[in-house]
Amino acid sequence: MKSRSQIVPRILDVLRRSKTVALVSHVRPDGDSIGSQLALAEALDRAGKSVVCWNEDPIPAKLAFLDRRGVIQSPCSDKRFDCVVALDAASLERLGSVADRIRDRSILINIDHHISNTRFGDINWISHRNPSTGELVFRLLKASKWPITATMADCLFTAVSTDTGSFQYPSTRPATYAVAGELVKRGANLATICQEVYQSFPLSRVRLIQHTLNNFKLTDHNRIAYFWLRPADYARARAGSDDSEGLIDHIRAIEPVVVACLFEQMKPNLVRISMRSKNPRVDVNEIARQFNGGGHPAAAGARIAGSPEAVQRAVIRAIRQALKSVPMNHADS
Ligand SMILES: [Mn+2]
Repeated sequence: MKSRSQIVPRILDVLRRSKTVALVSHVRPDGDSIGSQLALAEALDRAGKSVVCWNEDPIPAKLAFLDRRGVIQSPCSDKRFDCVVALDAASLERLGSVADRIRDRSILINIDHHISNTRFGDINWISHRNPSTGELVFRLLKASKWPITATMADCLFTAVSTDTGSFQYPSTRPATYAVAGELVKRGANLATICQEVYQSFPLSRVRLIQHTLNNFKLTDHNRIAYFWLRPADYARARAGSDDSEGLIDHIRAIEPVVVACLFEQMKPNLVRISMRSKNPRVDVNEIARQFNGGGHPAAAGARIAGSPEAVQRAVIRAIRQALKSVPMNHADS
């Protein structure tokens, strides 16, 4: 096994030798995936590489301020790369249709922080104690001695901030604050980032929040909260899929709730679930794994085939089983 002190120089060595590089990430991109891609893209571009950033889904509106040049694109065919870097993607499947477009490459580098990562790369840098991929990219760039510009600092600060829930999740470590501090020193614009990422909800998103608060259900003595999003709910709110990002936090925040779950109907017989746990004894990554999904102990998801009723029954049963290890607070029962 390669130790961490060897893996970073090895990755840098491959990047330095490569002329054409593709940076790819997961479906339904978030602040961590987009920020990591754009920061590394700028560094490689400045180092004279030919770089593309490919994602299956477009950049969420609230992150568009990071990509004024339109670097993030949907994949096209018939391109070959010296090197492909997958960022923040726990598995090849998480890349969606992009996975089919990057077959013609010399080497695949996998940089990620998901404990469920399948180590699908030729070189795998998986650091699951790290709260964001953005922090890993920052370490890589520092080791490279390539300059970290103010625009790169904006991207990496957004990555670190969003994947730690603004430095609130218990995954946040002293080193995370140190990285954030260094990024501010290098010119990250906190006012713009906070305004764009956290304080600019489109009306469509507010209508989805309204739907969530009107329709969430409680069970297991108020320890499980869940809600459904169906195509009709999106249509009524005139919302797109990126408007639902973080909706689950509104019901996770309810005091007696230990596990929050979002059920999203993708197709008549395909449901996407997203779970959050507030208690370290309840590992939602383990629950997601039962349904061939994954993520982190406190935040995980899966895509499950089956009727909505059957999926809901199976998932709630699995959560209830996991909650058996948590003593009941009598005030809530
Ligand atoms: Mn991440």
